[in-house]
Amino acid sequence: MTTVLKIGGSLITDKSDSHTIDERMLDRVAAAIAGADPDAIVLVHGGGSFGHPVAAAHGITDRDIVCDPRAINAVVAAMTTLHETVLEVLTDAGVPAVSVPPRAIYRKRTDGTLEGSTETIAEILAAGFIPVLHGDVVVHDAAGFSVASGDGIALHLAGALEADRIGLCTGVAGVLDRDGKVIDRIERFGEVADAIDDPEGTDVTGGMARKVQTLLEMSTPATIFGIEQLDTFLAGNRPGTTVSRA
Ligand code: IP8
Repeated sequence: MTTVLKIGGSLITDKSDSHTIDERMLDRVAAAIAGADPDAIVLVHGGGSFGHPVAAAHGITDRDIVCDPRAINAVVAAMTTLHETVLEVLTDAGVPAVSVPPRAIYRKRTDGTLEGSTETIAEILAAGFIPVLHGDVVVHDAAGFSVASGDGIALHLAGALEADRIGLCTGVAGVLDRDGKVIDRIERFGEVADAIDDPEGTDVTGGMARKVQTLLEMSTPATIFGIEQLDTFLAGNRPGTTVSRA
């Protein structure tokens, strides 16, 4: 059984403060993964207060293309700083985590979809390791670089690896309605479009609304949940919000 788990950047960083890791939360994530028992897990983490503010400062989003190598490398540097800490905390917790840099395998087509070979990732899994990827800047068909969100990468991986489960652990307990209640199941974006709040802090990839829209394109149902439900998800359940097109 293959599980793709996206760890939200807003969960493991403090989005109100640039370049700040939420160490307590990252420790909790690492402990949950270390204690989990699925055969194969692929992890993807978001950019939080590292990738997003730097990308925004340089005018790079998942819809804008940038050609300035200094801008591209600034985002890479910010994401690498976060990624190295994530890897360190995971391995310290006993997780056999190994880094796979997305920009080395992915390119973005003009329609915004990602293309990349996941053979190496399958081999890393088969060797008993947990590949760890992250939201990144990737080369774009329009001859520049653009942001590839961790969600987009997680979804591509779930399809390419024929994953059985895909989970998104976020800073909230699921997709919340205007009263702050977790929406149990979403089958069409129109059902919830008015209820979903804008993201807090800088976000160059669209926040929860875009997350739900992207997940609705998948044939595999996805689960969005918070840190309190991470153990439950890893034990094979579907806490929080299930997003599954009708
Ligand atoms: O936080 C964005 O990834 P996300 C990564 O998963 C960058 O949307 C480079 C801002």
